[in-house]
Amino acid sequence: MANDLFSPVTLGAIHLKNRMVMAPLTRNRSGEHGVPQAINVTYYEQRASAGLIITEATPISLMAHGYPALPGIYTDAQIAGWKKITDAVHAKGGKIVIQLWHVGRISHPSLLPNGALPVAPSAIKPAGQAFTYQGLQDYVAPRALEASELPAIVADYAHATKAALAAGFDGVEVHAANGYLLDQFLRDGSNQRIDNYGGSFENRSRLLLEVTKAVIAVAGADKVGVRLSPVNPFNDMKDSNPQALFNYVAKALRPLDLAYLHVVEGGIHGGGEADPFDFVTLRKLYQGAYIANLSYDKARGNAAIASGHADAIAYGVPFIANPDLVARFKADAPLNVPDVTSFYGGSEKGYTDYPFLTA
Ligand code: 8OZ
Repeated sequence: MANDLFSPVTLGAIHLKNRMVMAPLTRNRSGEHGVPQAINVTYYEQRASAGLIITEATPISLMAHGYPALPGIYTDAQIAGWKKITDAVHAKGGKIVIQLWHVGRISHPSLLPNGALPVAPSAIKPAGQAFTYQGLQDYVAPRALEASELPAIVADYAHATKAALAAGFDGVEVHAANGYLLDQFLRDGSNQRIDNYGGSFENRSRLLLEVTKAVIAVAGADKVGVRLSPVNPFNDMKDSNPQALFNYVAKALRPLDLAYLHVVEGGIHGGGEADPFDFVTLRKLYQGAYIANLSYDKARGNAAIASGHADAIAYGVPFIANPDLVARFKADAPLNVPDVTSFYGGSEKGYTDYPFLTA
């Protein structure tokens, strides 16, 4: 029988009981100092029937923060907080990887140590406003990183990976999507450097490859995934030739033998119209295990797996509103309606209070 969403699969070293992946979802409900708290344990534990949970994007250092109430993965207290989550998910037979995040220019001095300027490949201010503890505030022009500063950022990713393993995660996902630091280096709308981190595809991919190799050196390639979003315009992103750039990136990642490549196949978060892009070609060039994401439902997810386009499908909003999404898909049961107003920040409401199917 052909594989479908409910067939098991092994991605690198990570065995999934089914192919329904919970996508990374920013929820802004962490405790003080980026320490996960009890409601976060409940939230992830409720969703452990997913084949794999990818955590919310998680800053790797103080300078990597760009929104209120994010968890971190760089202090001992954060490791201890996350350990309660990985233990709870594992006790329910689930798997969980943490998404490693540096926001780059998508931040604000009020969210950074000593009111520092956000950092980025180039001093190009994104259009739009930052979510801060004081409400929405215009983005500022970031400070362009010196090449000599990049090894310390790479080291922060390695440090966060060690922390993630200590916290009991099954692996890590490098967030190189959605207009954050690594994506800012990849796309030329945000990278106008003239050193060997800007210009050619090779140069713009350099930081992503350095980070990914450093993370692999800590965790092993079979526990590392990478997430890309070649044409997502969110966070004021654009590129002059996304197909050629991301075909290059896919081919450059292929020999690293990652656990998986995870691709946002279009635009998300209302950032405007996405450029056209041939994801079938990207996936063929990459060759390795591939997780597809973007408004898939059950039928399209099954079709993508049956055709060989994807090995697994990541569902975002459906997992917010349906902790038991796997059971609902299996039963063709109706889905709960997501409450958009409680996506980012708040309490248990719209977080851990969505009902499960009743028998
Ligand atoms: C929406 C709001 C805040 C963060 C991403 C981490 O798009 C995010 C994010 C999305 O990857």
